Amino acid sequence: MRLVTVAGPPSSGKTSIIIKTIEELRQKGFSIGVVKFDCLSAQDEDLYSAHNIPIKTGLSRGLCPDHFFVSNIEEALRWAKERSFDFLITESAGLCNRCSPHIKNVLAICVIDNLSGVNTPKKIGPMLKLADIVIITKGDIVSQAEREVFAYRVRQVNPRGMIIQINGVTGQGSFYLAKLMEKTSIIETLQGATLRFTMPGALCSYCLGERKIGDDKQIGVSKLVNFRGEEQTKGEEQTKGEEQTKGKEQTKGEEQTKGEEQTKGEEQTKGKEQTKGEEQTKGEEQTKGEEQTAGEE
Ligand SMILES: Nc1nc2c(ncn2[C@@H]2O[C@H](COP(=O)(O)OP(=O)(O)OP(=O)(O)O)[C@@H](O)[C@H]2O)c(=O)[nH]1
Ligand SMILES: [Mg+2]
Repeated sequence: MRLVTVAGPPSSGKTSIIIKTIEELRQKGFSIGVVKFDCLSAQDEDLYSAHNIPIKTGLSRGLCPDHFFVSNIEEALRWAKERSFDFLITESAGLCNRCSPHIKNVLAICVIDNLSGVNTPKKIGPMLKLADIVIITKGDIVSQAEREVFAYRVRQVNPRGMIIQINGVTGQGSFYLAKLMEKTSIIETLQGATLRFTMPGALCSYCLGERKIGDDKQIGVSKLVNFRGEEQTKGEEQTKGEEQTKGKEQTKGEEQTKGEEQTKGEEQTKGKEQTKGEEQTKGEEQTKGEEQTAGEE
């Protein structure tokens, strides 16, 4: 089984290039399944189904979509293995730009479009920065100069990745991408695999469904802007800066999660809104199971 993670901003052309690339791979006799991860809604099932591509959709709803991705990727791989696909391609949107679904030793693709603006590559973060291949779409509706400037901006953010211009409508360029995908190594499991970048580390009352605003509601890991000067953080970990949340401080944060702060959060979950959140999560799990069964049939 070859796994490929495709991520990129909404409407950048992910589904279009995946479909075109699958058409190329199918001509060589490969079978491919797709799992789409999104937050609130995804219309991609219809697009993939129209091309007879097996597709599963996971909606994170009340949860961070990329945390949701990591929690479900191993199961997605199992789904694909059971069907003996040669490839599993995941599509996700990286909605907050801080996340990245890319995994070490798994081919990582970022799709970004020429129309998104020259400053967008800098805003996107690890999803683009740590991709092996960056696909730039919609080159057909900008000038040569714009294509070059945009590609240059992408290169500044990701100096090592391969940049390929693909037309998502005609599929021009997807033949080359299919060839690169073929070369990716086969994996059996993701147990023990490592993400290329940390997920955003936050556990605050709002993560747990709080809706009221106020100092007394700011429980857990939160960050405050000092409007009179430098950016300031609230809470011990964050006082030491964001970088630290990636390492030692994050661990500390995790420990806190298990302790005092979490207890406070849990107490809050007893409120009405939080019950709603919990129900949603349970509902999603059920939906997941039901959808899968339905799809399998
Ligand atoms: N002109 C042009 N349009 C494109 C190109 N690639 C994609 N599109 C169009 O862009 C729109 C969005 O494409 P999708 O492939 O659905 O984008 P996506 O990234 O999968 O979108 P989400 O899954 O909703 O985040 C569609 O109308 C595509 O036809 C391209 O290279 N050129
Ligand atoms: Mg899509």
